[in-house]
Amino acid sequence: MGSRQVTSWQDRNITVAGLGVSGISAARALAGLGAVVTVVDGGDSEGHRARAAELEAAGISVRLNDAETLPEGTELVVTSPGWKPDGPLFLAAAKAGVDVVGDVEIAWQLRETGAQRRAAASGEPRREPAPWLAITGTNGKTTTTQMLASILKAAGLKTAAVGNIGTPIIDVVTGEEEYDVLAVELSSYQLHWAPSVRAHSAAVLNLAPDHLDWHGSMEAYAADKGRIYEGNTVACVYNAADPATEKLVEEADVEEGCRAIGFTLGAPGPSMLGVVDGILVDRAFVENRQKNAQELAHVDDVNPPAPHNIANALAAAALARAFGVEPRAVRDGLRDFRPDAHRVAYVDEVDGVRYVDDSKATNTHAAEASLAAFEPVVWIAGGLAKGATFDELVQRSAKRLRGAVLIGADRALIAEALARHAPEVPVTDLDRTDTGAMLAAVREAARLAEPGDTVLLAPACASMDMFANYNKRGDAFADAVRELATGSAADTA
Ligand code: UMA
Repeated sequence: MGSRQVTSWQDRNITVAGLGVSGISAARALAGLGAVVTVVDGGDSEGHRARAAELEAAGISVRLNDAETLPEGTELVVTSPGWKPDGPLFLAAAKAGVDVVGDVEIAWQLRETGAQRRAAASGEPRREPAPWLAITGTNGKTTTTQMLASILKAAGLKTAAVGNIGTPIIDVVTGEEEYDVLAVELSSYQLHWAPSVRAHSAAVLNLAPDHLDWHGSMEAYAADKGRIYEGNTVACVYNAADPATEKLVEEADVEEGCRAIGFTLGAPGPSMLGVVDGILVDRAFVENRQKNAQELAHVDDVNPPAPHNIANALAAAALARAFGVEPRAVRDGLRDFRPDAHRVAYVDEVDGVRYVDDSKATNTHAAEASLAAFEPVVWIAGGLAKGATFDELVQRSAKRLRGAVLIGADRALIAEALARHAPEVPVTDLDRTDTGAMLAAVREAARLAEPGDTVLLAPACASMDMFANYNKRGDAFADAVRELATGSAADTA
């Protein structure tokens, strides 16, 4: 993989792999700088063809239904993150001695171009490109990035949440808007293809097996995540409860003076942020940290105040504090933050039972974090397991469970884990995948629940066996809860 800084894009022959969000952004930006761009993509759907037509109108060649052959004369491949690194296109590139990088690498390399452009357009002196505060981790990346952006805004800084979160980072780096700092969510895929990115400060929130089919092994996955710390100048933020994240900091090659900053749900030691008596406190960015701690916010300022989300808030606060943000802005930014739908989202209370939608919990790690926030809980789970096993999740969560309702294609795997490790927990196995299945699941959960309990949709599985995506699954849950509430109101009327 190459990390050579490209000094001029004029007439450079670039192949962009992928006609998705990042590929389109890379193709347009590089063509705009004079490169000769060909986009290749294995797809050939109507959507692909429409997008291809738009790019072709801008003078960019597109090859659909062909993700394997390296176009003649390619000097650099810019890949979209989803492409597996051992694919034929990359083997062909390696054979031809052609570098492969990702769109995040290109964004990093285009920061200076963006700064010069904005200066030329505004007539103002050129400003330094905005530093990056970068976030990765198996779970919580998007929420933490949004929290960070909210804190930075509360501090009066001009910022944007970019990267894996959905806004292509090239667009922002080369765009007209001048930013003070960027909150950058990076996936392990993006980090794999971004060798020269050097963040101001970065956080790895947690590390659990995920995307192993792409990376090949847990070691390779961790190594790609660890790249986020390379060359950090101010702080490498790690999760004290997840030693693998601290190890990545120890292994990173950082700038002189860059500090390792931990976050913990317990009382923090020096150089850490943590929680004391319901208060988020900073013992890292304060005078005399051996003795002093700075109050940042109350746990109730975190929305929702579930343990894993308080950890997210601490990580966001650590990055903001590393950037010099005042404590009050941390509190205000956390208060202003509204989580996306389907992420531990409170839906309603019916007959004294709270219903919570965490449809976004598509793997066991996320579901475990979610279950840890409630007790007693009736757990609705199941879907596509993606090769996961459920023993650990069930073992660690068993004591919280009032009951479980299982749906979806791989529900037997969860049923078996429950039978092994929590045989006393009542389980309803719903043998149906039709559109009414979620309502049946919610009704079953309501039957198992007692007043004061929480019914939690935290499937630990992907949704595509029954729903178009996790949003639709969450919507179906919320609809079912509303139907239950209506029925309940009718019963008591
Ligand atoms: N394609 C091929 N061959 C392949 C793989 C893909 O031809 O082997 C083509 C597809 O037909 C499609 C295009 O490539 O036309 C899609 O490329 P992509 O899957 O890399 O997706 P993008 O649309 O460019 O979106 C990517 C991220 N997607 C992935 O990493 C899979 C988006 O993260 C990100 O928001 C976007 O760039 C902007 O940075 C999504 C994601 O699911 C949310 N991320 C994963 C996660 O969070 O777990 C990593």
